[in-house]
Amino acid sequence: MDLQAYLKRCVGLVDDALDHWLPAETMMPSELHKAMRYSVFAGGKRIRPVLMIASCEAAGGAAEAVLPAACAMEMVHTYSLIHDDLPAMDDDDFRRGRPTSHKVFGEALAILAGDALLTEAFDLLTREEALPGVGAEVRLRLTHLLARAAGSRGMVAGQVVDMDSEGRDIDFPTLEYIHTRKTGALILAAVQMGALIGGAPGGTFEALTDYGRAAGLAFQIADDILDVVGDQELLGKDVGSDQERGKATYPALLGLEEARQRAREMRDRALAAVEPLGKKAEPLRDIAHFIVDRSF
Ligand code: GRG
Repeated sequence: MDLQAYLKRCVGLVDDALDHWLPAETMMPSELHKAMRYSVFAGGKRIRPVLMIASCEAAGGAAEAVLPAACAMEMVHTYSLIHDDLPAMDDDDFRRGRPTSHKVFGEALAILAGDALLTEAFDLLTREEALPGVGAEVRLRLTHLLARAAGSRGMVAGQVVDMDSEGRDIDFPTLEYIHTRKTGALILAAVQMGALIGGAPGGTFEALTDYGRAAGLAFQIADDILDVVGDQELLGKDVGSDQERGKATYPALLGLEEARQRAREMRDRALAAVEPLGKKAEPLRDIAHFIVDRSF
């Protein structure tokens, strides 16, 4: 399979859908909508939407069916990046190769752009015309999956414990607590939402859940490794910042080699989970390799 072509096709579909569903820059208050679009269209990898599409396809569904839900996921992810970059949190100047939202629009508007993206995501997910083929019960489950993954039992919990751990020695279970929530929760939800929209039967949903859990952890370990050995230009953000801030990371706790080994183990776990799904899961398999081997 040509993964680059697959990614390009998915990213094209997602970008068009985002452009369609996000409020236009000309809509009042224009500055807010400009700020929302500035961060969403700053050139992210769209890995969560791509995983949602690939999971839906692995369950027998079509890419087009998940696009609004994939947009909602990317909006929540982008909100988290905008807020994470704020002076009160990581205080970063660059994200996705561009000045961060608060550097361009000021802190108040950056906070509000993040708030609005988070809220618009749920507006989109619960709007009947956005997911025409998806029944109310499934829409409710999708909404719950995204809310649970983003909130104080998911991503926000991971972020809080991560901030709390800065400059402190933490143990391995705490590190896994942080990573499964801060990054893993949205990735798992993306895979599960794709599975639901694709109509996955119980066994397939479980297999995709195992894949999503392992892929989420693999993604974060790779992210930690890239912060040590990655290329600043390719990543579009500063490298070495985790160590500078005394952040809890896999390389810091396990060393680079063991962190790499752990990432490979998680990739293999993800691959094993979707083995029974056959050819339909080929994109998911290639994405698992990409997550671990990527340079950006
Ligand atoms: C502020 C509630 C709140 C949460 C922030 C996502 C997050 C939690 C913080 C981002 C900091 C960070 C570097 C997390 C590690 C992994 C991660 C989520 C990286 C960014 O995701 P990518 O690589 O980014 O998918 P792109 O730009 O490609 O979308």
